Amino acid sequence: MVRVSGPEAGRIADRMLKLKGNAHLSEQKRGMWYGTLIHPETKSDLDECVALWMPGPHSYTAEDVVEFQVHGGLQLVQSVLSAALMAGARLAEPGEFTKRAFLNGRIDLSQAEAVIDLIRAKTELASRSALQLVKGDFSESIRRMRQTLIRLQAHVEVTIDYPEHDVESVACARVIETGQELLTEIQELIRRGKMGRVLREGIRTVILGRPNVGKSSLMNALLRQDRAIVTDIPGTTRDVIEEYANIGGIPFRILDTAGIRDTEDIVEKLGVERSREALREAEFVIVVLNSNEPLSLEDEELLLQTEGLPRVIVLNKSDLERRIDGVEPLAGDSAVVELSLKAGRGLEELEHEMVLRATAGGVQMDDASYMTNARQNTLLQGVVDDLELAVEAAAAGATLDIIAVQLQSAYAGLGQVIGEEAGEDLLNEIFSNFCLGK
Ligand SMILES: Nc1nc2c(ncn2[C@@H]2O[C@H](COP(=O)(O)OP(=O)(O)OP(=O)(O)O)[C@@H](O)[C@H]2O)c(=O)[nH]1
Ligand SMILES: [Mg+2]
Repeated sequence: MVRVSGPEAGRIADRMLKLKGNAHLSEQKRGMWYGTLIHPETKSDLDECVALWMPGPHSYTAEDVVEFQVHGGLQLVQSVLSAALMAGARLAEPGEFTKRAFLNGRIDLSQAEAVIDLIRAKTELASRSALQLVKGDFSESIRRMRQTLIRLQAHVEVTIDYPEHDVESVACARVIETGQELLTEIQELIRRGKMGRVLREGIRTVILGRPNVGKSSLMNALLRQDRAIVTDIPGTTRDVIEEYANIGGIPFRILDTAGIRDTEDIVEKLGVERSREALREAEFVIVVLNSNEPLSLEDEELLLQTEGLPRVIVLNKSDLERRIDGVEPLAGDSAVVELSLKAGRGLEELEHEMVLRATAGGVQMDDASYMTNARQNTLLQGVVDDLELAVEAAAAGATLDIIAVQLQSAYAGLGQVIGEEAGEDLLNEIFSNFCLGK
């Protein structure tokens, strides 16, 4: 599909699209039209085509839009593109269609950002979340909170300007009450927003353990695909291997690492170093131990190093005789799962624990509907700070002027979340994240 948007879209289509009876698309009603695409200069046929004609404002960008649906194939699409360029169009910047939809007021900034998330979503849950945002539920609740704030602000200002209108203590009480309600609501948005990031980017999950305990076998089992090389030679994996796995609807970014041990082998040494680096950036850890061998010093060390991180401890090779013990005292409150990748036992339990622990109690479906991104979370955090100051000031009986300044700042912060006060730089930054044609 080749898409053209803007006031010239109809005339550009007229130069490159031959309709029945030499009709002009730009003079037609909104709808689907069949015709032949031609080269604007040589007039030679390029392809048959179904053109979708959507005069503004009822289109994605709210401008006149034509979409040419052609047979596809790189060469063909290229020639349709160059025909459009010759007929007066220019190439779109990444995200420009969505940017125009924003600039023309059809969607707000958080909806535009959600389009990126929708395109990039890696699981069904993530795409469902993004779609909720595109539809504007999130923006709606931000707008509602702004309304509440502006009414509160008005009350405070009136009390400042006309002291006879109301007593200060009444205004202060209202700031405290409404402020706390808003704080609760925003903090909930932030909590859900963090879950949203997890849904979008995946939980960085590092599989760690001594050589030959079955890390790569576990990676393959989680992916249900033979991704990493498995052999009975200790030191098989020498580099970090990374892959997405969708586990219970949650995206995990799984990293298989080189088995950790002291070694003289230069390549393996570098691999072990990378394993340690991966651990530093881990959000979740699976420590794999061989249940067929006694707990070694290296095992203990790994358990200590990963303490405090969300983790699951796996006792693999449980099909063999059990020789390991002393794990529980070192496990803290981490789950310990007995696994046999060979016999195919324990994987379900492991996956269950991963979802439970990585999301601290599991993701609720309605969490998904308020997924926010880092930019929005930072702004929301700023709004929380402002409101807290306002509530504290009101509780301490500070003058209303000080409170008014905080409320004003909170109001502006909420506005930025939905792009009411967005500058050019911010817009460029956001829309450059899109791919072409969106
Ligand atoms: N008996 C038994 N053998 C297993 C099990 N899981 C893996 N193995 C075997 O253990 C050996 C090592 O498996 P890998 O997955 O390569 O181990 P690794 O931890 O990735 O090893 P390095 O990459 O060398 O650190 C292979 O021969 C596997 O077939 C299991 O549950 N039971
Ligand atoms: Mg390996």
